[in-house]
Amino acid sequence: MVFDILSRRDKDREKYGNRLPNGQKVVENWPVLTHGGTPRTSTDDWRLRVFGLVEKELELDWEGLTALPRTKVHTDIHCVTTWSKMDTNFEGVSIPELLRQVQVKPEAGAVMAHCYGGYSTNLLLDDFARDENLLAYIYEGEPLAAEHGGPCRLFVPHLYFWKSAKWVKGLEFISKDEPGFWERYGY
Ligand SMILES: Nc1nc2c(c(=O)[nH]1)N[C@H]1C(S)=C(S)[C@@H](COP(=O)(O)O)O[C@H]1N2
Ligand SMILES: [Mo]
Repeated sequence: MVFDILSRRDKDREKYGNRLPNGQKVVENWPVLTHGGTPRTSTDDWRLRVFGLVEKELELDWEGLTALPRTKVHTDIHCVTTWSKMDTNFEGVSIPELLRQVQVKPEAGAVMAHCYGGYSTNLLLDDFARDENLLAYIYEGEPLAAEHGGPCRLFVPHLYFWKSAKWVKGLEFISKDEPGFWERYGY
């Protein structure tokens, strides 16, 4: 008889070591966490406006987005509701590429991401400008599903996933950090 006294979390930790933040459990599926309904925006209607403290405001439509160089990122994602999903593959336009297009002004210190459906989230510019961050529209080689933010979401894997705004429609450069949707509820 064998008693298996290792908890699920201990096993995950044994397998992944410090890739797994404290208290997180590995999931195989990909949970959907949305406040409210799923906005459906076709790629024909999709627009992203980049504005605020930038030298050149930008409005991208789907053709404009997909014409930009595409970057692939392989990494783990973590949600504060304690799930982690390991070894994911996302593709899209890298945020540094987008920043080159708009030329952020020196007085900008943060970004507010605005979404179809009304959600918003704030990020410090240093957290936003990282190489592995994307305007993501492909997941595991397929178009990103609507429940997960399709046609296009922000992907900021070094932060807990609530910063990865789904259905992003605006990126506003601001001088200092302001609270977004969850942040106003104490996250
Ligand atoms: N527009 C929008 N983006 C959002 C959310 C949301 O409710 N609306 N939820 C956030 C939270 S709390 C998490 S954990 C992730 C979940 O992404 P997923 O549903 O693709 O797993 O999206 C984030 N981005
Ligand atoms: Mo979350």
